[in-house]
Formats: sequence, structure tokens, C-alpha cells
Amino acid sequence: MRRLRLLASSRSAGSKVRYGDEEITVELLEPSAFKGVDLVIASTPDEVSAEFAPWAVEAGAIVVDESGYWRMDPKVPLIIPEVNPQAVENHQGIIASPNCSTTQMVVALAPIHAAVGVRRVVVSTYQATSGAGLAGNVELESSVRASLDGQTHTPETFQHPIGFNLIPQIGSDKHCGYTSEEMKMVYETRKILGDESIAVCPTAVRVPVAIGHSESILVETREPITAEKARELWQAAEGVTVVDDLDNHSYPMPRDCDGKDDVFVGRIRQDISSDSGIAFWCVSDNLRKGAATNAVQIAELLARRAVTSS
Ligand code: 2RA
Repeated sequence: MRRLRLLASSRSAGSKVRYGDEEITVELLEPSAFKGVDLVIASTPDEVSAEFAPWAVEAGAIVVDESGYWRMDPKVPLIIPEVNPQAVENHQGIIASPNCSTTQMVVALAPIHAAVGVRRVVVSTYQATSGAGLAGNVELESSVRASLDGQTHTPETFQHPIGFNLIPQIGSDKHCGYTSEEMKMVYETRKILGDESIAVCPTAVRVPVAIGHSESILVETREPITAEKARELWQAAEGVTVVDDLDNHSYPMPRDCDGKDDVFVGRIRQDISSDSGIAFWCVSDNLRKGAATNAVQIAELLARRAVTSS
């Protein structure tokens, strides 16, 4: 029998969540909760995932995990279904879904990498406050309101007031002055594309946008590629929508991508500073393709695999 169960900490256990016509009572996340469960889709802090995922695997479930804890574990496949679905074959019970800022960039890079090879990427992100959870969006609203009312607002979720501001820090110092969020883009990109030689120089910035991460990306390729060829590759790529008509002021923007599952690319142009590069702008709903959609697509991949092997 197919049944959806919802698990959470003691803070939420016992509360009710509406799902379609059903009202589901949230249960406590504990080892015995995984008895009879086939598939777990999880979005928890790293330390919670470190503890519960082995309970679930022990009970016979497959875990699709959105936390950062397992992503770089060599035994755990890190999957974007449009890019490296084959990696699912090697799973040992846990499959990781990448960080939101990596996912949209790699969906866009993958067809370019397959065609001409990606040598180096310089990326600046413009990340929505919802990347920091519900508290991020609550703080965006209160910070904007306080600014409009001429009042002081003490930030709690972000390091500085986010209203009418940009904060060039997401995560903590991880490596040589690069933050944890930035280093995820370096390590995860290489793992998903299966190429440790790809160089990535990221700058991650929090912006006062509720939903939708944007990225300005410069990709240096191993072989030359024209903007026209890159556009053709993206037009043919699964999960990518091209919005690119500068004369008509048409390019991807967070407001337009909110609630959509694709990765949107635009402002596609040759790098005028080198012989083999493409510059472009990339936007995606960080809550969808950056998180939930990718996890559900991994689950669908597993379901298709189970059907064909049965
Ligand atoms: C953020 N990437 O936007 C993070 C969420 N995983 O803060």
C-alpha cells in the first residue's frame, strides 16, 4: 500500500499537515519510524542527516538527502537527473542532491561540457533569502519594512540587514577566504560532472529577493564555442529554458522563474576578453530545482529503475 508519512523533530511531531484531501499527522523522527518505509526524501540540517540516514538505510529504505552532509562522501552519488543519472547505479542506500547554487549552474554547464569541455568557471551568485529557510524570508520582510519606516532592524538570520542591501557572505570561511557556500560550488561541480580538473572561482552573495537564485557565469571552454552554438545546445537541453532577447528586454529574472521547475538562461554572449568563453545569466527557483524538484526527480529515477529491473 502506498502511504506518505511525515517525520520531524519533537518540536513538530503531533502537528497536522494537509496533503491533497488528507490531513497527515507528523510523526517523531526516530529509528523505529523507518520500519516498512521504501523511500525517504529528506531536508534536514547536516547533523540531523548524519544521525537519521543510517537508521533509514538499516531499515531498508533508500534516502534522497538534501543536506550537505553526504554530498562529498565517495560512497554517495551526488545526482542531478538531467546530468548524471547513471551515478544512481552505484548507490548504497543514500543519494545526495546538490546545493541549490550548484544545481542550476551545473544543469547549464552540462551541455557545454559535453560539447566542448569546461576548463574554468567564474561565477557570482545573487541568492534569494529563502535559501536560508523561512526565517530568511521573514527577515527580508521585517528588514525592508524597518528601512521604509526609518527604524533600526537587528538581523538574526543574516549577518547584516538584508533590506535594500547585498551581503557578500553565505556560509562561513571554509578555504583561503572562500565561504562554505562557495566551496560547495567548487567541489560539487567537479563531482557531478566527473572532472576534477574543472576550475571554479565563485563569489556567493545574498540579495533581497525572496525566491530565485541568479548567477552571472563566465565559462572558459577547452575548445572554442560561439554564443549561437551555446544557445542551440541549451535550447535542446532537458530542464533548460532559454530566455534571451536583449532588444526586447527579455532575460530570466527571479520573479518570472518563481514556481517553475526549469533552469533559465539568457544574456548569452561570447566572452569578449578571451578566445574560448561564453558569458551568461542563469536563474532558477531555489526551492524547486534547487531543492525539492531535484530530490523528487531523483526519486522518480529510482522508481523507473525499480520498474525496469522488476
Ligand atoms: C543558501 N544555498 O542559499 C543555501 C541553501 N542551501 O543559503
